[in-house]
Amino acid sequence: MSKLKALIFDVDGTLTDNEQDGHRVAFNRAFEKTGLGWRWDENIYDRLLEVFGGKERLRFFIEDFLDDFQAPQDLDAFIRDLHAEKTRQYVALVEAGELTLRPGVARLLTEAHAAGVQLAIASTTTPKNATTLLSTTLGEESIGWFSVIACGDIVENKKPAPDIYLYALEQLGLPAGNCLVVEDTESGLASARAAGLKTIITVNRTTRGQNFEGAELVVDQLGEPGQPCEVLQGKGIESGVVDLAVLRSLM
Ligand code: XBP
Repeated sequence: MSKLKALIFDVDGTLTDNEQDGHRVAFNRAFEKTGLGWRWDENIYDRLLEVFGGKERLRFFIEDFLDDFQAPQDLDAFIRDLHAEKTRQYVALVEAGELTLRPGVARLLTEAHAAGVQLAIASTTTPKNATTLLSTTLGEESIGWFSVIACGDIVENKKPAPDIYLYALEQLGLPAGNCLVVEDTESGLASARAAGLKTIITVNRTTRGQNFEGAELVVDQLGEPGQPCEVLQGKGIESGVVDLAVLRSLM
């Protein structure tokens, strides 16, 4: 059994259940502010979540969902500028306290930090989104708990490609066998596994029905005392709480 030396966390859907009520709202506020007249409802956004990366998601929408949109000459610049406005809207939404951490996230991060288990972020999202979420929910000093915050365009290929997890491992200076990933989607699982990483999944409304074959454990959430997790795949957890002891037993 390998020693657990680092936990690598996905952000969106894992640290916080924020896609529908966070990113989607920020996209719509950006569309409104720029006068585009677009609006993504929850059903459209569920389909758009097939593509990781906000800029890539905008391009997917323009190319596959719009029939009569006259794309500007420089579509890359248009998407870049629109996404920058979306990020401003998202950061403001997080700073306003509109998002909370999922059950068990603060508990596990705090336990790992206190135990000297390194912490890392590996996310497709924009770096500012991740750091704002941490500082708003856990305090500014929590950003220093993370040895690596690997986000967004730092790598060329986004999830489900393994790039972001390979980059995080390189920055951690650890072999995959000493690390464990916490994710929420089948694409995130594919990305982590392609990097040779063991992975646990905390599902959410959008991802509960996805294929998590190859995950070490699938739960509905990490659990809190008095709010036990439900194990959907993998061995049972007597305490109902995913803590370091449970994670070490998976290594
Ligand atoms: C989820 C994503 C991100 C967010 C939007 O990232 O695919 O693109 O949906 O954030 P992860 P941006 O699950 O890896 O955290 O608009 O900043 O890309």
